[in-house]
Amino acid sequence: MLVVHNPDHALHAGRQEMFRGRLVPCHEVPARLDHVLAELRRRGVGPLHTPVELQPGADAAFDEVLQRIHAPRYLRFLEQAWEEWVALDPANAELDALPSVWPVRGFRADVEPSNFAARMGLYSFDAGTPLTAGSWRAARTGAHAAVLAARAVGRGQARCAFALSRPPGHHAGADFFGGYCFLNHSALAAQALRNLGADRVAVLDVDYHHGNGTQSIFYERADVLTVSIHGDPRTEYPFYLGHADERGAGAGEGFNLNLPLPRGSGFAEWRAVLQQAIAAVRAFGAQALVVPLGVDTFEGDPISGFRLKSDDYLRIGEDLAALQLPTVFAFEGGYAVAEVGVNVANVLEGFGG
Ligand code: OKP
Ligand code: ZN
Repeated sequence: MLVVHNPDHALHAGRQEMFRGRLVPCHEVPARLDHVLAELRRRGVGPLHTPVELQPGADAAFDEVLQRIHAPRYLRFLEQAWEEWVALDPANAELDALPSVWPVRGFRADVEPSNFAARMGLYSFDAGTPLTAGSWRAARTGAHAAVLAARAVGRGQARCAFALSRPPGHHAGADFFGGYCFLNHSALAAQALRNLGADRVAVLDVDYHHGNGTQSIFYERADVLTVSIHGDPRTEYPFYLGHADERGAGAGEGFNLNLPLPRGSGFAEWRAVLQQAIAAVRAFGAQALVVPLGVDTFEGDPISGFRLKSDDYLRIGEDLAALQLPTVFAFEGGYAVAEVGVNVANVLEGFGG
């Protein structure tokens, strides 16, 4: 199991997220990744690869994948956001940037305002995702790690790879951030695999939350199947997407599968649905697999509602390995910080990379 780790991840360290009328400490903290890395090292999972700092333009194929998945104007926004935030008021340098106004139904989303707060709302969908001085650099290196992991798998240098990055990715769309995510690692990995010749790539998202960003990016495409097992969006974040009747559109019709489960579900129910997801990946004839790997399905997770136990993650890895596909895992959620390393490492160990 090749592990590609994001050395810049700690440059993104949000202070607070908006929750029920209060600013509360962020759940998505650097220590999460440190715990995973420590546990992988302890078990000797590897080799471990650390991408070197990217000079702009140094990896043209990476920039091409980035621009295929994300809108150029969104990428420019992210790159410049911190500078613009501080330009509003020098005192902002001590604060996280959070959006507070959004273009909902009936507003114009095709006009890019010059006002920074308005642009921040245009490119986001919640107030739970602080943008900080180092967010762009962390997100960009993290995205590079995902593409490097996919490249190794796509070129046959590794049968499976784990992109160990944060901030996470699966809520980020072509031109929006939210749900702690800025750049969509799994979408970038899937596109990189496509570019290296895999005709059909499946994304099987096992995070507690629906992978709305990945779904929306590939919704009208037949070459990437998106499948997500998650808490029912009637009650669970991200609420406005992830329902079972969303099956894809246009050329992509039939190539999106949502498998929502009620809050409170345990591993028996979850695993039965995983078998459905695996059957769909098989029926699609996938040549490569991408797994947005969130372990916020854990019983001890502070913001989620499933009841998986640490040993269950070994079974998830085993079940996924039965697909016998070249596989890229990408680290997503998991907010029970002390257990996140064991749970992620169990999936990878069960997979047997
Ligand atoms: C990101 B990933 C909790 C409210 C929920 C957003 C959750 C984002 C989860 N105070 N906030 O899918 O793990
Ligand atoms: Zn999640």
